[in-house]
Amino acid sequence: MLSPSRAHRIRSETSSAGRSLAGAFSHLLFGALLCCPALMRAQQSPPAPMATQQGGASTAGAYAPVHDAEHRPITAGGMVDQGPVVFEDISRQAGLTAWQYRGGTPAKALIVESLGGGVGLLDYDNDGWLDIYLVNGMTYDALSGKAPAPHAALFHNNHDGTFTNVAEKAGVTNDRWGVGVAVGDYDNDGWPDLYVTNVGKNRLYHNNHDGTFTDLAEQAGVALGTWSTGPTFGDYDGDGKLDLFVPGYAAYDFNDPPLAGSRRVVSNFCQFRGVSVFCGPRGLKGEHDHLFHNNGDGTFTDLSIKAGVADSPGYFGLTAVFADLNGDGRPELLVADDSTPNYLYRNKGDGTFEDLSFESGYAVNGEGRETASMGIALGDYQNAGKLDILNTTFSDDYKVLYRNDGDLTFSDVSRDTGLAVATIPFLSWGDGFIDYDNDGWQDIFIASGHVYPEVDRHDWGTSFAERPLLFRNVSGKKFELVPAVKGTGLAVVIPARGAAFGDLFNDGKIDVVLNNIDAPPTLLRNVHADRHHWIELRLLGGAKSPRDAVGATVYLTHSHQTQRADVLSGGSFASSNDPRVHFGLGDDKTVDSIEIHWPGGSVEKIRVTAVDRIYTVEEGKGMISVQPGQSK
Ligand SMILES: [Ca+2]
Ligand SMILES: [Ca+2]
Ligand SMILES: [Ca+2]
Ligand SMILES: [Ca+2]
Repeated sequence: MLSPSRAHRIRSETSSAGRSLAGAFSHLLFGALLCCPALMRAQQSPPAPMATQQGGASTAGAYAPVHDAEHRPITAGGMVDQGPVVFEDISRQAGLTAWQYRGGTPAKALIVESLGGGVGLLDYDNDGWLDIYLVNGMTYDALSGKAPAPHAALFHNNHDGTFTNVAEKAGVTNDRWGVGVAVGDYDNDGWPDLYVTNVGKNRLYHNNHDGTFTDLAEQAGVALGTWSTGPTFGDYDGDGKLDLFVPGYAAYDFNDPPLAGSRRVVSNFCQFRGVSVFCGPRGLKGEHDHLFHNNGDGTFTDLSIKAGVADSPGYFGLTAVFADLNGDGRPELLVADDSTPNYLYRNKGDGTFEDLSFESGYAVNGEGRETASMGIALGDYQNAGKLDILNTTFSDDYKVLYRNDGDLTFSDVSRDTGLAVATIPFLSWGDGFIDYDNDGWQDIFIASGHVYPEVDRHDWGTSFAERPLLFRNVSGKKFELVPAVKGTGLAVVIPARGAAFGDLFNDGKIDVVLNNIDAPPTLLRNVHADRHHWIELRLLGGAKSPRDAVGATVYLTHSHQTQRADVLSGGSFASSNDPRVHFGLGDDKTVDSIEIHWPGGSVEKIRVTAVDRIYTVEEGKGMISVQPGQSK
């Protein structure tokens, strides 16, 4: 087994030859030398790619296009007349569409214009209703001072299906080239704070409890100033204070951008299927990652190197999440890397991490190939008590479901579960495990949209704007694609990036908010007609846990089945989900047991006497309030 650093050296040496053949060879070499249990577990292959394609992003090759009856690529077509209605697109009536994300120019001549932004779901005013934070990008006119910067949005939930953008009043417009957002109450005062990443200095928006925030990033020591992406809060050292991890993407100089022909980029990393596109990320210098330890006095210390998570090779990090993957109560750290191996770090419990990326099977897919990983979803799809991982990837590549086999080993089960073939044409970003039909099995939502506008001028079977994908979990064994019924939220064709999942209307149904590039956002309200039961828990940590209970794990048993849900910060693509945990109960009106494993280490059992409720539970005090679910 080669160490990741050795692997990186091999890849760097071969790719520095700068020829596409050498690039292809390095892939073969990389896969053959490195992999690993995951490769051996790989089973039957999806349809074979036609040819190796060159380019700056990692894919499996070039697949034959899949068209629908109207000869549209399947990513922008394939809608059907009849079927279940799951989501309604209520973006306009909810008041979200007056705002839009801007990322450079729509031509996407440079990679910095292509990433788009994240979505944060948080109840910033503690009124019991989730509000929405949408990261914005930048225009070149604003960058050169000729126009005002595009503003991020903070949409206050008006409790009536509408939202009001209060970003200016709240002081969270950012006005920098934004990328990602993580929600976490880093000072344990009971009010959620925001960390917003940028191409440039980041923001730590401290919640002032009066509807406003103050950026304390510089004072806190977490501003950085490079190209940061999808951050995550988590208490890795168990001192009850949330620490912060910030992945880095690539070195970037707006005065010397990576254009084709410039000396800083290898030219064959500026092509896709023989057509000129923006350059990168391959061929660019990668940016390191940062772990900030929370000192408890409003400041943080960068302990990345000491903790062993600094990313010395400089992989192209996009999204990170702290989550306990081996059940020892301490969070591991995952980093989804674009066109480079992903990281899985085991928390050793002494303030340091062990790099198990390759040993775990998470560094690459089951074919032994590094992927262009964009987003991370975590969920226990088998109801086996362990968190599985879904990584989104580029078009011409399948999305990778890593089944948790225990002891920090993972198997790529994308093909076995039916996810592989349907996802190949899509370039996907935000993703989540959500039980959309409340049947007690976690389903999969994937948001997609291409990075190259050029794809719409060629018959490559993919498109710049793409429809979302929803897969229904069939008893923890298979995933079935839910048809995109015309006129419903699954038939919207949008250039999506960040996606966040949560119960925006307190009705027990999980909704989706999408941040689209150069376009207004999309709010998909879950209107599925099932009459299934559910409960949600809002957790408040005690003295030894973070107040917002990030890192808590809840096991709920009903009808001899146990579900698991975790309070996490960050994930999807550069986004942050509803901090409350949600359980679908099927037809069950009773719950047998609920066990909360608090981040500080205590285990608490609570009883609930009614379903279809949102319970607030405080560590050591049990249930402190209950709120009935809203009926639609
Ligand atoms: Ca609110
Ligand atoms: Ca706070
Ligand atoms: Ca800590
Ligand atoms: Ca389900």
